[in-house]
Amino acid sequence: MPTPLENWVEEVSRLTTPKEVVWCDGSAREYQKIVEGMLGEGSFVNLNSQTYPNCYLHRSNPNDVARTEGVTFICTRQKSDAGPTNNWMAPEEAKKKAEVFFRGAMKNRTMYVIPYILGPEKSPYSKVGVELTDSAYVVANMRIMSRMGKAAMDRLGSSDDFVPGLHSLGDMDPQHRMILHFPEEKLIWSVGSGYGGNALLGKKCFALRIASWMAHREGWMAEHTLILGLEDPSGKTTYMCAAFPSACGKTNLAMMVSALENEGYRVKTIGDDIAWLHPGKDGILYAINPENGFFGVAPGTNSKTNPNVMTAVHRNTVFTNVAITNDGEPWWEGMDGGVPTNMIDWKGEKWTPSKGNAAHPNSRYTVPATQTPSISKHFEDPEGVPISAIIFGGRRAKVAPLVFEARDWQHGVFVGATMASETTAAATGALGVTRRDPMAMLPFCGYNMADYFQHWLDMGKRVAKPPRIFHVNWFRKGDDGKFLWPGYGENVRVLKWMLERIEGRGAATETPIGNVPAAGALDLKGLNISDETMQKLLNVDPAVWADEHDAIGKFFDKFGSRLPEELHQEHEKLGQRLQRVAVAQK
Ligand code: GTP
Ligand code: SPV
Ligand code: MN
Repeated sequence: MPTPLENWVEEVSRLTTPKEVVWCDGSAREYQKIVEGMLGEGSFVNLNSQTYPNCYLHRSNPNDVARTEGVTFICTRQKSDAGPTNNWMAPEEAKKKAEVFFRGAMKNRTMYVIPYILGPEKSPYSKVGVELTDSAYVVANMRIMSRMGKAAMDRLGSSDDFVPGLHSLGDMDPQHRMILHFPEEKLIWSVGSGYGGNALLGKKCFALRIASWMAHREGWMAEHTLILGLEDPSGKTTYMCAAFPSACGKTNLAMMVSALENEGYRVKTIGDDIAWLHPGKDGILYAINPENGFFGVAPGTNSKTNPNVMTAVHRNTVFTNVAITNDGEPWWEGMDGGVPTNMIDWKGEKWTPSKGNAAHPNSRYTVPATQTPSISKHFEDPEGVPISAIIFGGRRAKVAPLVFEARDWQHGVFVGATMASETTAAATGALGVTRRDPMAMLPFCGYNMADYFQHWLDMGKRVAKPPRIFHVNWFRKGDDGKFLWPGYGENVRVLKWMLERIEGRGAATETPIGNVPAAGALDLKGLNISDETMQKLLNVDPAVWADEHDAIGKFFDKFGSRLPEELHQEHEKLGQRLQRVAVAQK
């Protein structure tokens, strides 16, 4: 009897008609073969084998360099189940449209069967996915990003308990591109893009969109957050998740080299992008990282901003859309040292300064997680790590202070639900436009976001000790347009204050939006920053926040009567607190 997986592979083969089907075992030998094939056809370029052994450069199609939210759909039977923030298409219609692009799409191509586990091999919370793809680049990346091959087949056996994901490059015409999710069937179809989150179906498509749907039903959470451990001088580690939108600092924070090392504060990495959280028997939320590698933003990465990852990417790393120097080394804007002459840019053309960026702003590295020197010894823990804090944050030149703490879980859910951020190069579309991005999940929530807010409220009640909730903004700018806060390794100072709040020690001042550090409560030892700058960073302007309050009301209107009453209450209470301060200031 064929297994459910074999049946599906057969069915897809009939539709896409590949010349051969290769079942991936995840071995080093297989990886070598894939790499050699890609070097042969020119889709991989060898990097300097002395300084970057086993590292390759891939240049994607210039029309395919970031996630495409406009053609990403949640295909539930009822439109209302996808909600007002998702693109929706009826399942039948979506399949009919996409089938045209899939039919015969793998003619003369190889179809790879990629079984993979999301989460540690021995974790009860891990899940199996299988991706069928005609892209060797996807195979190479999935081998780094997930536990791929034999281990996944062993876990799956002949069961049907896996999330199928069908992917084809199609004809790469952007008009023929569709990223489809069928949450009711736990099925993913993606065609017409070979890039990152559009094509590595274990990442955003499964680990967030489909998983968030499953989590809602099964009583857990799938979130766009890093997971880090903050070690204190006594050796105790406190674990935190941080949800920032794409290209807003998760990887950098998760791997940070702490500016307070000599005081004994260190950061350990569990994850840099996604967390699956489950309530433990002790009333604490536990987090695992479903991924096994980092697909990180290259520009801005250097030995000051992220020394750990700079060490990590010197071997076994795939680079996508970076530039390459004369010496065969990868290069991107914001790397250490000067700008090399004689570079080939991300499009494969000779670079001159007049051409602008040599690397694409959303160029990336794919690197095994265990290669970062900061990796936590609990990275593979089957039960995950206990979470004491959830941090929301975004990129806001104005409005949001460096840090504030929510009053309680319900207020914290309101803070997450109303966060906003300026758009980045991680998705196609206009840059630097402020948009509401609840819990950094706007592009990744696989169901109605109003129900998702309710799920957050419910989860807080399901655990006796819910995490404390904070909001940060590393990106506030002064009138000169420059960042006010130095960021990166200095961010540990903010984490330290959070730790002190969790332990009941840190001093705070109440504001209408939440608690900010009291004067002197942030450890600024050794940092050259003026009191005036700190005041600007922590300032909560009631007039500006009154506008924010109005904008939040408009945003909430989108959800109609499905929005939880608790969030209306929090909105109202915020309005009252702002009013009181405004009156007092008159
Ligand atoms: P995704 O992988 O898209 O989800 O992004 P991410 O949230 O992991 O963002 P990442 O850490 O890769 O940072 C994105 C960009 O923000 C990079 O160019 C960083 O250099 C920059 N960045 C990160 N942290 C800071 C910070 O503390 N301050 C400033 N000014 N920039 C930062
Ligand atoms: C993001 O955009 O949030 C990423 C990169 O982490 S991608 O895999 O393309 O989604
Ligand atoms: Mn991300």
